[in-house]
Amino acid sequence: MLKIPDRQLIINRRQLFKLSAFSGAAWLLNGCGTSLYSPQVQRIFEPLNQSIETKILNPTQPVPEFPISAIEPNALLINTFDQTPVLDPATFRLSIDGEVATPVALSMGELQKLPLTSMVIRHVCVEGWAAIVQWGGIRLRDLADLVQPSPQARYVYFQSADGYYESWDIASVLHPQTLMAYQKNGQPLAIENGAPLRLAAPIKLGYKLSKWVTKITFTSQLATEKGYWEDRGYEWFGGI
Ligand SMILES: Nc1nc2c(c(=O)[nH]1)N[C@H]1C(S)=C(S)[C@@H](COP(=O)(O)O)O[C@H]1N2
Ligand SMILES: [Mo]
Repeated sequence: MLKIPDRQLIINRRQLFKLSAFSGAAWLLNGCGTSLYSPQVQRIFEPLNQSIETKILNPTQPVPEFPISAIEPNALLINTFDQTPVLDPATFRLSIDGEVATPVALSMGELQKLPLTSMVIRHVCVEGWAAIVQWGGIRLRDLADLVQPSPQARYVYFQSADGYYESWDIASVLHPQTLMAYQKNGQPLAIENGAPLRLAAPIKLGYKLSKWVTKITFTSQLATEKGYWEDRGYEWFGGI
């Protein structure tokens, strides 16, 4: 067990790292690898920066949601690093494995029998755009309940059909607003947005929100490879 002073120290270090990542030089790199800095980007992100401290100190605190009327139907830009993979929802299986008591491979039919959660949140891409979107899907914590991760599992890997990969801290995975989404703005998720299943959460930047997720792996250790963009220089925690 961590004592309170230790935990405080970790939080403060992470907080410092994040605050420095969100100011100055970090903005010379945009969300998808090229160099693009503009005063607009800085302006868009300033209000979000102010809330970072609060959210790190309360990592499981729910993020306020928007009303349905705030949805910006055309603001979510497609951002895909390579080809769009085409997955057949009829044969699709989501594998959940690693350090768990009961690994599973679930069909879309089985997944859609689990409780459906809907939320209207802001998606933020570090390339300098944001969009208020409604996502519908299954809470990751409900999926964790199904497979029973070992108490040692502190990280989760997400493998995608286009070769994208991500790793998250387990607290963020178990956050009540972290979903495997199969609906966007009340409609079935479009293939470009990650169908049949993608990550959605108001606590992470766009590059953490993997599309076309096929495998979720619980683990006690992070590998050298941490995420597609992280392995190319982006910050790992990627919180908002
Ligand atoms: N598999 C996969 N997931 C991905 C990406 C990707 O290229 N491949 N791009 C990420 C980035 S940078 C962003 S901003 C969002 C964009 O989601 P959208 O295309 O649905 O708007 O997806 C994220 N998830
Ligand atoms: Mo992004």
